[in-house]
Amino acid sequence: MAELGMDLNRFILEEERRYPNATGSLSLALMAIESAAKIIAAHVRMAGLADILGQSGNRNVHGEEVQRLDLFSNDLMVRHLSDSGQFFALASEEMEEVLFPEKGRNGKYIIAFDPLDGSSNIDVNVNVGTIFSIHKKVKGTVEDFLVEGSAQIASGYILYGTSTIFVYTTGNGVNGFTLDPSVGLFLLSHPDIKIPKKGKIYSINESNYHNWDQRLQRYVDNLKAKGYTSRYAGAMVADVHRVLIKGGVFAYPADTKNQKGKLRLIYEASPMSFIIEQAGGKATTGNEEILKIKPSHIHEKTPVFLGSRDDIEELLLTMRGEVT
Ligand code: AHM
Ligand code: MG
Repeated sequence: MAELGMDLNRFILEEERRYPNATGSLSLALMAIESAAKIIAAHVRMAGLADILGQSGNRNVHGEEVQRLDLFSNDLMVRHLSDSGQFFALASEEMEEVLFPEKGRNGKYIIAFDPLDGSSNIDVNVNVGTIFSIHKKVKGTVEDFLVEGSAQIASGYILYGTSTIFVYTTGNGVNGFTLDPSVGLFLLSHPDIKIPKKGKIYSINESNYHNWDQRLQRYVDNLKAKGYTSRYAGAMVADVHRVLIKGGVFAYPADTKNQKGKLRLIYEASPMSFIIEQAGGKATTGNEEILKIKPSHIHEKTPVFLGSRDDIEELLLTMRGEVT
């Protein structure tokens, strides 16, 4: 196991050495995300200084146009990832269409990302995060994004919380790196993360209870009867990170108003499911494994249940009507 405190760049390079045929392209791709994340983290820290909170089109004290932090983060990710030359195509929650950057025409990878998830939290000084999912470029068309999540080469998230943490997987387990702001380095703080087999927390927007399927209502009623506690930040990165570390279940289910829930498959559900499964947990729509879904468009939504193995198995039994 890598030593605590190891710098993320060194960790990425050491992982690459395990593959004699690696060209270094994935390392450069991950480092581009890392440097964008550091800049976003610095801006998130400044967000309380009102000008950046302005609506798009507002001007700051220097008379410059200010962007909302989510749009700023998107532009920054696009610039950094494009300039790295490693990505043939980019898909973002903030962009209607896939972007094929000029500098990425020799890129071996494609990336889907949510530049600043949970952005309604910004104005109230609560956690937000960035999520990313990397696949191989195959055809060089939009179709490269419309594949099963199990084909991901890497996925991860950055949580801008009480500290900033970068959590990622390349399919060899999950590692977390905390930003040391005094030196500007992400240092290994959570090596080889394993999600507890069972938890005591459920994280779901319970205000939708009356619009849920009866079986889901029963599942949540049973959790409460068993003494589970409720935690919900309303930012997927924060809520999933808590479940990853402490165990339990995070859910954004379908309901009568939103037949496919709210979360997007390729840049929210799928990368988070890859992390959770690599840490020993499970991720499902309630009917099928999230990592087996083949999306038909880039902004497709999916119901999400993910977390500790035992808790998700209990959910599946309840959804099949085998628990009363
Ligand atoms: P966003 O991508 O527009 O920020 O929305 C996604 C967020 C997730 O982070 C979070 O899990 C969910 O929306 C919360 O939704 P709700 O307010 O309906 O509970
Ligand atoms: Mg989002």
